[in-house]
Amino acid sequence: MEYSNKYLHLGEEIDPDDYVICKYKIATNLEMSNAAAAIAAEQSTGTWTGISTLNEEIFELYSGRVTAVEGDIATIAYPKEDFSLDIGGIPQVLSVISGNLFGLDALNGVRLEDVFFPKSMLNDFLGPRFGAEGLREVLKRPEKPLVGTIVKPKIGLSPKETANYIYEAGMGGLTNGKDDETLSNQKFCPIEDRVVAVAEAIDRVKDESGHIMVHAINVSTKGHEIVEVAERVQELGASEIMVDVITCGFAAVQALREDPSIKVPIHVHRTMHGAITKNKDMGVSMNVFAKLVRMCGGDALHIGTFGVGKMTGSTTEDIANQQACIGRDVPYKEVLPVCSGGMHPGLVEKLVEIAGTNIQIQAGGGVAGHPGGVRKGAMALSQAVDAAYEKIPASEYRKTHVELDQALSKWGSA
Ligand code: CAP
Ligand code: MG
Repeated sequence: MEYSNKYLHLGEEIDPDDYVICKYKIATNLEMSNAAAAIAAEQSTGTWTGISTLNEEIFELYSGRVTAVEGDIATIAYPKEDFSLDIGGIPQVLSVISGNLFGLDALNGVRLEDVFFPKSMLNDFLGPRFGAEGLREVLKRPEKPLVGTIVKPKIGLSPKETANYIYEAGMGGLTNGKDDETLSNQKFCPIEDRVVAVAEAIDRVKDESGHIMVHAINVSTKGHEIVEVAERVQELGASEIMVDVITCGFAAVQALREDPSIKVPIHVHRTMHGAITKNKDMGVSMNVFAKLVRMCGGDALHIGTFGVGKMTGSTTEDIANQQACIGRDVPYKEVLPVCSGGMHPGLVEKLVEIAGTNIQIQAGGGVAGHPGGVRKGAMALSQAVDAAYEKIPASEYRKTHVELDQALSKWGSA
């Protein structure tokens, strides 16, 4: 690559208010600095050969700068002028910081590990409307972890059966319910009928027990229709909406957040993220995605179970995801971190030990799989959360809480 060396500014101090700074982990047979320069070139002003149209002025103003190479990590700073947030937005940002570079033949592997945006760019986004605090206010649950379920089976239940599940879950003490990611508007469970039935169930829980609950309806759909679908379900009584950020795109989250007619919290699911985040040598880290979700305005986001549940994820990684949700380095409200995937009452103590209490703990199988049914499953999960919050070992709490005892007998403890 003819221009490569010109992209190297190793050791140069740059102003974080003027650049988007990216950390890439690179595997290559090239010299690391050359590989990093190839990325900086491809993602800003260069290509595989010198070009007559690139003059010094353009080069100086808009070129990505490789400012550090430490082991297999390269730091590349892109001038903020390279980005277009009015027309372009996150799709354009992603095509700069995580675009063509993954396909470069000279790189065996490359992973975008982290990104830092200048304040002026952060200020162009609203961040969450409710966030962790707002959700807690809605649910009148200021401190304890929120405790939720995903209606299982993923597909197949009718609106009435779904609503009954949610009623039982609410009566068992859960604060949150949600559609599963593959449930949309199939014939067996039309979305409008589901919304109405679930809203009635939630009202019934409130009337009968005083307990407040929300349920996230999956509005993931075509880009040009998502706001309309969200408006419709909101009008019919949805208390929260859910969007799949990888399949719909970050712009979908932003569209829902920025549309003045959408007034309910946005639960952000991340189905398909594993295709991009799971390989440690290739792709984009979940931490980066979490930062973008927070910018775009998700109120709650799946971040993993800190290594205790069924999905891949380690403590270190999920702590980074959690920080992206709640860290104080950006001008937004906190996103509520959601820990989901293979959770059950026996894992709650360990999870809370690692992740603390500012989380939403969610179980589908770990509620519906309880030997006593959904209500008892919900009670067992709530009891496990109460015990962890009160710092009472589950092994003690089970002695006085039969539903928890049954759950621990079925699933064991971490
Ligand atoms: C959990 C879940 C969620 C996962 C997604 C599922 O169900 O509904 O989609 O949590 O993973 O379909 O697996 P269970 P992540 O409680 O029955 O496992 O949160 O890591 O994105
Ligand atoms: Mg699911």
